[in-house]
Amino acid sequence: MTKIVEKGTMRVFKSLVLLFLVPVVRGSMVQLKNGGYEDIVIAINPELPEDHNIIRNIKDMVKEASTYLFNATKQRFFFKAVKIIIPQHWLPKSEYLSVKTESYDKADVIVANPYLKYGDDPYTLQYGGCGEKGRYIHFTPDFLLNDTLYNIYGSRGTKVFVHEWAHLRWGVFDEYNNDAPFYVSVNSGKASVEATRCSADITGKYIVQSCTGNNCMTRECDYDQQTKLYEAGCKFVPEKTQNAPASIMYMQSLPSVVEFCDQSTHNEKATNLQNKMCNYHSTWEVIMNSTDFSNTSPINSASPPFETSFSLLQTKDRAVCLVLDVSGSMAGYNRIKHLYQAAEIFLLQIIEMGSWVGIVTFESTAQITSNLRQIVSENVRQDLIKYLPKSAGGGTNICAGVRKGFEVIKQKYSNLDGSEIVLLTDGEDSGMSICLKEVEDSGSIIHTIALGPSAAPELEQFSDMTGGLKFYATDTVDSNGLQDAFSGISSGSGNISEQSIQLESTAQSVAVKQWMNGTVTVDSTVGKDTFFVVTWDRSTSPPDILLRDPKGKEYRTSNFTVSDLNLRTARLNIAGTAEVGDWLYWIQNNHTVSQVISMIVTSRPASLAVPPVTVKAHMNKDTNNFPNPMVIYAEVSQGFLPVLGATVMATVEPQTGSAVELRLLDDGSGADITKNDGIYSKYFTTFKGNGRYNLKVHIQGRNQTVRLGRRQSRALYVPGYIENGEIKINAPRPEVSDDEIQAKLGSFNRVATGGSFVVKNVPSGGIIDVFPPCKITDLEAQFEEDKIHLSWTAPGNDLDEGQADRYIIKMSESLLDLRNTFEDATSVNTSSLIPKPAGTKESFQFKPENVTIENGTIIYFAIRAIDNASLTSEVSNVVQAALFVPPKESLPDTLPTEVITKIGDCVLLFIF
Ligand SMILES: [Ca+2]
Ligand SMILES: [Ca+2]
Repeated sequence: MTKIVEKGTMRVFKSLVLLFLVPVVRGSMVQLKNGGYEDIVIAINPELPEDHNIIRNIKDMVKEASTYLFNATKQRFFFKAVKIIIPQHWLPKSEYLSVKTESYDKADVIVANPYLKYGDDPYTLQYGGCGEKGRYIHFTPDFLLNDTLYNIYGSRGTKVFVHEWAHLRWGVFDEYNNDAPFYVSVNSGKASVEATRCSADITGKYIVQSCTGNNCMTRECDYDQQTKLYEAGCKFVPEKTQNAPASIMYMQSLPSVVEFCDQSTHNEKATNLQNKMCNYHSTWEVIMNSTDFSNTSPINSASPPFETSFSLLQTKDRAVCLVLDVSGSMAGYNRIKHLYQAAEIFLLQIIEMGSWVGIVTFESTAQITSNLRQIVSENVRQDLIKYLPKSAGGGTNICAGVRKGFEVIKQKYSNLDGSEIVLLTDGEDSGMSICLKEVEDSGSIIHTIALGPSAAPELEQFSDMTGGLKFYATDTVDSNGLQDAFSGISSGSGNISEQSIQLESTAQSVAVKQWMNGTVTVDSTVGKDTFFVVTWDRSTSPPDILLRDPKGKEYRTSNFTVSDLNLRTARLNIAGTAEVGDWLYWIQNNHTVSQVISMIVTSRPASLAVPPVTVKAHMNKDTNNFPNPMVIYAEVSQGFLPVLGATVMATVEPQTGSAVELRLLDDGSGADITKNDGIYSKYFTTFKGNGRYNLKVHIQGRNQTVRLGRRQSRALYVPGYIENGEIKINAPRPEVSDDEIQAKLGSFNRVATGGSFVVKNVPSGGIIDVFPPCKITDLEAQFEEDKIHLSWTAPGNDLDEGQADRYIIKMSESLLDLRNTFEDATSVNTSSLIPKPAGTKESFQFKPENVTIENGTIIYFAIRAIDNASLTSEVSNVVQAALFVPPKESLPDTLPTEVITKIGDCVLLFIF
C-alpha cells in the first residue's frame, strides 16, 4: 500500500521536474510572433569608440542569419526585428531613437572588448539546465570587424549567430568538448578512438602539429599510453567537403553544415555537454520541446516572410525619480527612519555622477518634494537628502505617486523613454490596476521595493512590464533589507567604471556594552568614493566606533558625520583612494539596552583601466510553485573573466520565519553545471511558506583566488581543414600565458542583492519530504586492472542538501538502455556503499561479475540515489569504462614528414 503511494509521489515529482525546466525569460524582452523573433536587443558597450562598421556588420550578420535559421529550423523561425543600443558618447544622429525600457544590462547580445586580450571566441553565457535560456551572447568588436576570422568560426551570420542563438534561446549545449576531445567507440567488435563530435559521420584526420618559429611539422596523432586516447595536442581536422549536414552545435563553420543533429544523426556516445546536460538527446529534440516550437507552426515559404528590420536606439543621461510611500503605516516599525537611511545611501553613495534625480512622496495624494536635479557635485547630493521624508500619515495611492514621478521626469525630457522610477511602498492599494496600462506604455522603467508583509501583491507587475528590478525588505532590522535594495539600483548602462559597488552590508543585535567587530577588505580594483556607514536603531547618540585602515590609521566616532536630526546614521567618506587591504572595525553599543548595529561599505572602481570584481546574484525564476525546487546563482567576475575560489554565502529571507543561509559552490555538481566557471550555484528547497522572499549574497575571496579565462558555450575554434587532400591548419588560437589568466586577485569582499521572488502553493502545516536527491552529473568510470573504479559527487537527501540513504548502480553494454530502462539493467552490488554528505567526493571500486574484460570491452554505468523517504534521483550521466589497447604500430608511416610554410593567418601544408 505504502509503496504505491510512494510511486505516485515519484511520478508527480517527475512531471514537476519537467515543469521546472520550462525556460524563464530574465531580462530579455524578446517576443516570438508567427515565427518571427522581435525586440531582440543588441547593445554596444559604452566604452567602445564610435565605429559605424560595427552597426553595419551587426545588420549584415542578423539578416544573413535569419535565412539560415529559417532553413535550419525547417522553415519555422526567423529574425524579424532587432534593436541596437548605441553608446551615449557616439555623435547623435537624427535616425537614432531614444532607449525606452531596453538597457545594456538586459540585452540579449552585447558587443564588448574582451578583458585581458584572450581571443575573440563568441560565446553565450549559459548556466541553467537543458532547455533553459542563456543570459547573453558576447561578441567582441574584432569578431564583428575582422573578416579573416571567417576561416575559423565560419561566416558570422550564416553560422555563428545561429549557433549562439540556439544556446541563448533554447538552452542547447556544445557538441564538441575541448576537455574531453576523444572517446573510445566499438563498431562491429572493433574498437577505435573517435573525436567528440556530432554527427559521427563528419570525416577528418587526427593531426598533431609542432612548430619551431614559422616552420611547422604535422603528423598523425599517436596514442597516449596513459589515457589510451590520442596524445595531448592532437586535433581532429575535418575534410572541408563533407556530406554530413549536421551539426550547427558542433562545427558550424563547415560548408555542408546546415542542420542541428536530430534523433537520427545524433551521436549519443560523444562526451560533450549536450549529452550530459540533455540526457543524451539531440539538440533538435530539445528545440522541438521548447515553448517557441509548440507556439509556432512551419511557414509555407522558401525564405523568411520578412527581412529583418533594425531600429537604432541611443542611451541618454540617467534620470531617476524616487517615489516614496509616506502613508500612515510607514510610521510603524520605524519604517520611515529606515527609508530615510536607505534613500540617503542611494543619493549620497549609489547614484552616478551626471545623473538626474527627483523626489516624490505619496499617501492619498502625491507631492513633488524635489524637482529633477543633476548630480554635478557633492553639494547637490547633500541638498537632495534634505527633501527625503521624515514623517508619515494618510492613505495609499500608488498610481498618484507614479504619475507624479512621471511629471518630475518630464521637467527635463519631453517623454519618459529610458527614465527610471524607484517605487517604494508598504501598503495595499486596490486601485493600482487603474494605471497598469499607463505604466506599461510609459517608456519608463519601474523598480519596485516592497516593504513589510502587506505591500500590494500586484507591485511586481510594474517591474515585470517595464523590465525594472524587484526588491523586498522585511522589517527585520538586522537584515539591512532596505539599504541593500537601494544599493542594488545602479545604472544598467554597462558603464561599470561609474558604478557604486557594495563591499559589505552586515548587521547584528549587540547587547549592552558589547562589541560588533569585523573586517572589510578593500581590493585594488575599487577604492574611489569609499563610504563606511554605521547605523543603529535605538539610541539617540552613535555607538563608539573605531575603524583602522591597513596602514594603521585610525578613525573614531568623531571622524564620522552624524546627522543632527537623530536619523541614526554615522557616515565616513574616505578621501582619495582607500588603502588596499583589511580595514578592521570595532563598534561598541554604549546604549542602556541592546540594539541592532549595522555596517555598510560601498566604493567605486579605482581606475578606468582595470574592471572591478562584480557579482550578479539571482534565482532561476521570479515566481515558483511549490514543490518545484529553485536554484540560486551568483556570477562572480572581473570584466568577463570568472573569479574562482571565492567563498559565496547566500541568505534567503522569507516573509515570515527566519532566514536560511546556504553556501553556493562552483564544483560542477548538483545545481552547478560547470566547474570553475565563476558561476556559483545551489538548489533552494527550504521554503518557509508563501509570499515574497529576498536574496542576498556575501562573497569573500582570500589570497588563493585566481582569475581564469574561457567560457563554455562558445563557437568552435576550428583547428584547420583538409581540402583536396591538403591539410590547411589555422593559426593556433591565441593562448594567453598562465600569468595573465591566473593572476592573483588578492583578497576582496562583496555583497550583492539578488532581488525578490514569490513562492506559491506551499501547504500550511508541516511539510513532508518531497525532494529527492539531485541528479548526479559528474559520474566517472575507469578500469583498474580487472576492477572498475567509479567516482562522483554525493547528492543530498533534498537535492544537494543533507545526505542520501543509498545508491543504485547499474551497468549495461548499451548507453541508451541505461537511460531508457535503468531498472532493467544489471545491478552492481552496492550493499557496502553508504552515501556521504552532499558535496563530498565518493569513490567505489568493484569487480564486475560475468563480464570478460578484453580489448574493446566497453561497459556503461549510471547511478541513482535514494533518500530516507524512498524518493529517487533522476538517472545520472552515463559513463563508459573502456578497455582499449592501442595498436602497437600506432605511428603509421603512410603520412610522411611535412614542411609547412606560414602564409598570413593560414598555414599551408605541402606533402612531399
Ligand atoms: Ca559553476
Ligand atoms: Ca528528500
